[in-house]
Order: sequence, then structure tokens, then C-alpha cells
Amino acid sequence: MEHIRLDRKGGVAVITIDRQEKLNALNARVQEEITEVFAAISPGEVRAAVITGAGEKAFVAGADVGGMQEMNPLEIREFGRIGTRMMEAIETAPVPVIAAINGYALGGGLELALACDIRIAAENARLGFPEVTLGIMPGAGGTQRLPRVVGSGVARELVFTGRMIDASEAKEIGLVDRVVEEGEALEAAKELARRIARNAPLAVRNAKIAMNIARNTDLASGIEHEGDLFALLFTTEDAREGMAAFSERRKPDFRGR
Ligand code: CO8
Repeated sequence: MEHIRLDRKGGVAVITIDRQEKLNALNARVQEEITEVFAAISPGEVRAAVITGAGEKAFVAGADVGGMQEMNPLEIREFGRIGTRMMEAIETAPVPVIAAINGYALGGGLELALACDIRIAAENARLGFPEVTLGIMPGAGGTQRLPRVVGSGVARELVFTGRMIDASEAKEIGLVDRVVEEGEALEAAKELARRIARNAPLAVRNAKIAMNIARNTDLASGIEHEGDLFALLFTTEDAREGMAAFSERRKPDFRGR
């Protein structure tokens, strides 16, 4: 891997995008490496993941503008597909993914954060979709995921103006879930990941699948899927262990089976 660092401790994987000289901007290589890392996550070993940007200045400052300038429309279409594959790899990862937004999260960088399950931002984070100021528009899910997270009007305002917002405004509109002091986003995300990692992995995984389904379907179908995923957990050792531990007033020992 050229631009991605993967550290694993206990059940928590930390994925760091490291292209600091370009504020961690996403070229095709970075995106393919991120896709690869998420595709290789084995839920037996990893129970939660954190993704962040190297350095204190940027999470990801967007797609690589210099690289995009050189591309013809067919190449840019393929570039967009590479981006979409990365977003899907994160969104459908078999474990929760937490974005630790440690600075700029712009354009494709904010699209990446939106594909994560939970977003924690440092006070110095700046978020936005500046694409229209460059004569382009979000191209890897931004116009689809942003309205689902913050609502249609706020999403339109942000995309149409290209305005950058700070972490506290992002919290106010529900774009980030928590704001922490500058320099603390990664640690806060790891702490949350460790807490998730203590729970039964298959239960967490099925709950993630159910909530992903909720975004893409009607209520009745979603509830039907939820019922199936819920019942399926009763075939697992962890469900037996978790409920037995409760009855026996001891801590459960979850194995992910
Ligand atoms: N692409 C390429 N290089 C970048 C990018 C970027 N998005 N952002 C920063 N850099 C580079 C700068 O060119 C500079 O490099 P160099 O030193 O070689 O000139 C270096 O990073 C440091 O940046 P600055 O000197 O500009 O730092 P400042 O502190 O002055 O400014 C900003 C920081 C405000 C973040 C500024 O760098 C900026 O505005 N960056 C561009 C932000 C942007 O427009 N992002 C959106 C890009 S378009 C997009 O994301 C479309 C997504 C489409 C989907 C694709 C799939 C993911």
C-alpha cells in the first residue's frame, strides 16, 4: 500500500489515509487501496474500524483536482466508478466504520465520511462540497447521501453554495455525530470502536445491515428484513452466551459465532 496505513489492535482496525503533501486528496490509487483494505476486513478478527487522515490539517481535502484536470469524460466516469466502489466497500463493510474527521473534509472527502456509519469531528474540522465553485458537482454519492443525512433543504444549500461549515454547525445539522477538541478525533473514534468491539459481532453486523436497508426501502419491507435478521441471531452461539451471561449475572464472552 502506498497511501494507506492499517493498524490493528484488539478488534479495532485504524485505517489512515496518508498523502499529507496533498492534504490526503483522493487519486485513483488511494481509493483503490481503501477499497482493498475494506474488502479484506475479516469480521472474525476486526469488530470495528476507524478511518482518518494523516496529520492534523486534513481528513481528506477532496478528490485530486490536479489529476481530474487531466482526464477526459470517459476517464472521469471511470474515476467516479472507482470512488463509488470505495464508498460501497465502506458502507457495506461487515463492521461499523467511524470517520475521525481531523481537519478538512471536502468534496470526495466528505462523501467518504458520509459513507461511514458514524462521524466524529475535531473542533478545527471544516466540511463542505466546494465542487460547484470548480465548475463540477459531487460525483461519488454526495448528492444522494447528504440529503439522507441532513435533509433536502440543508443539503441543497450546502451543495449549491459550496460553503464550508465548521464542526459545530456540522453537529447542529446532524452531519457529524460528535465534536471533540482539536487533536482528539482519532482517540474518541478509537474509544467508541473499542466499546462497539466488546459487543457480539454478528449482532452488531446484522444491526448495521438492517439500518442500511432502512435507508433504501419502505418501512414495511425494512421491518420484515429486520425480523429476519433478528431471528437469524438466535442461531448463533453468541446469542445463547449473551442471554445466559445475563441470567447468570456474569460478563459475556463473545466469539463471533
Ligand atoms: N486535490 C489536489 N491537491 C490538493 C487538494 C485536492 N483536492 N486539496 C489540497 N491540495 C494540495 C494543494 O494543491 C497543495 O499542494 P502544493 O503544495 O503541491 O501546491 C497542498 O495540498 C496544500 O494545500 P493548500 O496550500 O491549498 O493549503 P491551504 O491551507 O492554503 O488550503 C484548502 C486548504 C482550503 C483545503 C485548499 O487546499 C483547498 O481548497 N483544496 C481543494 C478543496 C476542494 O475543492 N475539494 C473538492 C475537490 S472536487 C471533488 O472532491 C469531487 C469529488 C468527485 C468524486 C470523486 C471520487 C471520490
